[in-house]
Amino acid sequence: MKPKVLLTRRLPAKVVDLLKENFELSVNPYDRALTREEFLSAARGMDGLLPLLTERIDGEALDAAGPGLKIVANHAVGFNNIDVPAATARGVAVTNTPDVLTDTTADLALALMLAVARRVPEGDRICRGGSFPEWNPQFMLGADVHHKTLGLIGLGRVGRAVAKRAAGFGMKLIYAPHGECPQGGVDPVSGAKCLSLDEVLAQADFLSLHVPLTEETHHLLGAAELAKTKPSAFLINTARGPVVDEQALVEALDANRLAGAGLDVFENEPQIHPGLVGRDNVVLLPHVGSATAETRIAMGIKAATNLIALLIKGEEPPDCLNPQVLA
Ligand code: 8YV
Repeated sequence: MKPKVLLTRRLPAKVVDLLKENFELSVNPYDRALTREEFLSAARGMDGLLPLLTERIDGEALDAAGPGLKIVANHAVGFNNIDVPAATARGVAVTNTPDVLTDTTADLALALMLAVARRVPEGDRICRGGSFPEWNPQFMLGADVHHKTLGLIGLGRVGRAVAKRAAGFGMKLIYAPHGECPQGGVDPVSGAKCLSLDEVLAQADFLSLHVPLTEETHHLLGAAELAKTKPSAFLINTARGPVVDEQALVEALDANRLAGAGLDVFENEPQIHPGLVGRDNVVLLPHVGSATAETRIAMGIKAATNLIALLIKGEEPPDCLNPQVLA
């Protein structure tokens, strides 16, 4: 008998076919997230779960699946929706989807930087609204991106991929590490200079967030931190919404302590703070960092590969976050 796997959202056919070849697959029949009750009931008796960031995988969910559950293969690189210690305590492996979305997410961070600094969505709205005035040398002046200072907060896979792109724009690279600075004070991969968070906040023209969401990084940028930025600085967030205190961000924007923000993630998705909507100096996207056709297939294949490794081949999944459960 094939192992039972629950897929909580419809994924590309290529991914579903691979899952069906290997597993007795249950798929959420609706084109929406399952309610908590529907999810808990669908999880019952599964050997593996393939959830998305919309499903909270905590002790209750793991217990609802039952003692047969062996693996939770998250369809995301971020895994703040999963209580990994609770899974480890129950002997359940947890995997994520690193690497395949690195470049795609980095592309979007650059898109947000350019969009907010050069006022791209605002210009588009003006053109569509039929209010393109005659050409005027003082009209819609934005800020340069090239040769400015990019302050990366966190420098993992995506942060480095953003740094690589920014280097092509001649940007000066500085970063605040999620941990210690390397010996010599310079990241050997990107060449970015390692500084304290306060120094990065004070020096950056563009701040881009690349830390995971943990208890430690929750509201990493609050009122006190946002008071330290240059008033001409732009904040870019393609990481997780709650890393920024959204209320404090709105207040900083209201007080002109920041020039603008490019945000792909929000504190209470899918809700967006009303103080952000309707501002021309803020570009908003609906959490689409990894949303390309190619990358969504690659993420699904990666999650499926993790499930196949453990449930079919009896091997350690390539992206296991708690390999101690397999020891
Ligand atoms: C996904 C993401 O779209 O991978 C992540 O951490 O935030 C996005 O790439 C999303 O999490 C899919 O579940």
